Amino acid sequence: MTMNRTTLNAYLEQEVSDPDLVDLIDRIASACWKISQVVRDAALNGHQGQAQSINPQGEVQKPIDLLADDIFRHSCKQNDRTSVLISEEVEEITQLRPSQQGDFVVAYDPLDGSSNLDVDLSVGSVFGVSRLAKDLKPLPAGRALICSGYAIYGPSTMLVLTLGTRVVGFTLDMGSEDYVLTHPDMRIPADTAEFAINMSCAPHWDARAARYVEQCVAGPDGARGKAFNMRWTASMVADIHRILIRGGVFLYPMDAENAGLGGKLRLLYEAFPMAMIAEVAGGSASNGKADILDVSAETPHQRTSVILGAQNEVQHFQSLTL
Ligand code: AHM
Ligand code: MG
Repeated sequence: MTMNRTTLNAYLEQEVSDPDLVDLIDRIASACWKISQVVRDAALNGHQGQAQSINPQGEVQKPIDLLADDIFRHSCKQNDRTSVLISEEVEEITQLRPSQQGDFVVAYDPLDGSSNLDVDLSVGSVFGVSRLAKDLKPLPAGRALICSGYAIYGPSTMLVLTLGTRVVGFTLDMGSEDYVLTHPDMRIPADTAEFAINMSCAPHWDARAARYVEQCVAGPDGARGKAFNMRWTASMVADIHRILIRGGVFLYPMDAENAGLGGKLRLLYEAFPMAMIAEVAGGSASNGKADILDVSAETPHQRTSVILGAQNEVQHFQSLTL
């Protein structure tokens, strides 16, 4: 039986009227394809382990984080209208072109969850594209995103993206090297009985996160009246991908360890793109008080707490008192 194949290129030609945006998304997709190869061959090429450098978050960088950043950066640079790059791996914002020559801002985490690499678990890349604001400030607003996406490097490589109307997933066909539309409408159901959180942070959680999880694990006789399942991969891309496939809620709440930093996850290149994807898929994304997409970015590596996924769970979390 032959299947009708819609490739990423065909999809973009049909959905996006701006040829420069088609070109940029296409270049990002190629970067993700190259990163997927680097990830797959990491042990063969000595790309596991840690480099002798520290990223802007004060974390030790792996050689492969730096290589993934090079690949992503080089691909975006080739798009004539990309003006600003903001990467997890680079302290400063990169101004590629003056605003008169380009208006795209790309914020990205080239290799998220890279602590999973040495143990051969799924990792990914996350990105958000916006246009420079009228005041030419390089830090985009969450609601200004025109495209968000992630690539997951797992048993298969997938590119999941949204242009604001639907969330669609493409699977990389290693034979033809095409991304093929395999998930035409990814949705997050409003209810779930599955949550994802790092339970080892429990001693540091604020009262609300502690209460939320306490209720989830209380079982059918507890306040929630149902049994919850729990998953945690320590790779946000993999945890959120699971939620787009079978529902759930992802939590990286504020805890005492990260309170001084403002949270664990980064707003511009982790939380914003995933929040856009969650909202378009029918879910919600909150920092515990407000929608993440309404939080204003003051610094490139700003952090946030994240409660993302099934709408009713996010709402329930917010309704708990501190
Ligand atoms: P990274 O950008 O340094 O890889 O950190 C982000 C990752 C997320 O993918 C994941 O959700 C989280 O850190 C895991 O944190 P923890 O180690 O506390 O489980
Ligand atoms: Mg990251």
